[in-house]
Amino acid sequence: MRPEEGDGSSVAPGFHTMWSELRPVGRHPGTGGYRRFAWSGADAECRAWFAEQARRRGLVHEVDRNGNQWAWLGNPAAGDAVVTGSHLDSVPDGGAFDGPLGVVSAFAALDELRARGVRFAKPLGIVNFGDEEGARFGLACVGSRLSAGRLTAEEAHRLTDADGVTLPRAMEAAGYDPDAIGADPERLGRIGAFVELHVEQGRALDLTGDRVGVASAIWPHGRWRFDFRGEANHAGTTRLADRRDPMLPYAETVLAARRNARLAGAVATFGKISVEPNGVNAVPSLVRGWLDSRAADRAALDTVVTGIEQAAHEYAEAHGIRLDVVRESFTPVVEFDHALRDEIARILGGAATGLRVPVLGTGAGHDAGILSGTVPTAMLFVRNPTGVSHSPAEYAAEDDCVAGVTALADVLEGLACR
Ligand code: HGY
Ligand code: MN
Ligand code: MN
Repeated sequence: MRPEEGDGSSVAPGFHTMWSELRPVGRHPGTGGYRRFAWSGADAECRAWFAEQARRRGLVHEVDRNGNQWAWLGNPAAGDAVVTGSHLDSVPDGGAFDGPLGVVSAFAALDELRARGVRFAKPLGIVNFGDEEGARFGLACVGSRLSAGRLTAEEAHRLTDADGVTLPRAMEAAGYDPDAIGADPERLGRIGAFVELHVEQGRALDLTGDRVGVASAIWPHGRWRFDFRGEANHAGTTRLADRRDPMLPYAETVLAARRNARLAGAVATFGKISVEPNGVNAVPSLVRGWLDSRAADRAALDTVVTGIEQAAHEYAEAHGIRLDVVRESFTPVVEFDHALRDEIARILGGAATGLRVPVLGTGAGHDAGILSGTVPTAMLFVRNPTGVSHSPAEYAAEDDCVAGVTALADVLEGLACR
């Protein structure tokens, strides 16, 4: 049944129930944004919600060595499992859909398949990957990177949040064993296909008028920390000529980042900054700025970031400031599995009608991207009418969400059922 066909009447109630239960968890009353950070209390509530959904459906719930949650129908040891899901954590004051839409839709799609009376020929898994946003420790997709062997336990143990709490201490405080983390090839080896449904973080589907699309690729992207070190001093008594103010080269670098990105057709954002001592009446001693940059290909991204770094060093030198640049996170370009992508487009397009399904690239990173080198992966996008994401204003219409569930159910039926 194609998303345009299904009226979703059997999907909507269950979707709505889950959405209503999850919606208040970690939501800030003042901003309406979500603060579901790795190993926090809100994260624990999200995990409890996931376990409860699995229990209600008679699924086998397990938490792997890296804290990722799995809910199984059938025995995953049989192999060639079809897995769907996403993440439940958020960026600071993020929206309701980025991540949770994929997890809620996964359970709702299973409910729909059971309502259709399908017979599963393969194990079906639903996953919640931990710490996808990297909001607390600065590295994106920690849960899936660890499992895929793209982050070592030693590297993960060095991750520290803004309060100096290390990832191991945070895991322990949440009741998890940080010494168990590491690659999990056996678990990933059981997966024949991973399909992540996600709210679109852009307006491509809104512009084409489609409810659901299929992902083609993820732009290469990364995060770099720029440390501008100057000299603390009195804001009221220090002559301008006598200052070594790190805020100046930082400000010039922000403008250079925008210029370089625009010229390369890329994106660059300084969205996070920390200032020491951070006093209104004090010239800072240290300004730390985090750059997020992404481009359609690696060469363009390297050009943009190299250009920004060179400009930053020139500005720093001109102001007598020391600059250190550290790459904190990097994800190479992801080309999703072509055979799986095309199979999904065929399932959703309806071979009989040849109805096309939009295939679109994205600049947003996802767990599906991290797994793509290890497991055949694909993504479905659900229309986001404004394209806004990583904001409390993020939104998707319920009938588009229901169409997404119907599409996911069609795909899972095509991949996992007789
Ligand atoms: O940053 C990203 O693209 C994703 O939301 N983690
Ligand atoms: Mn996100
Ligand atoms: Mn996401």
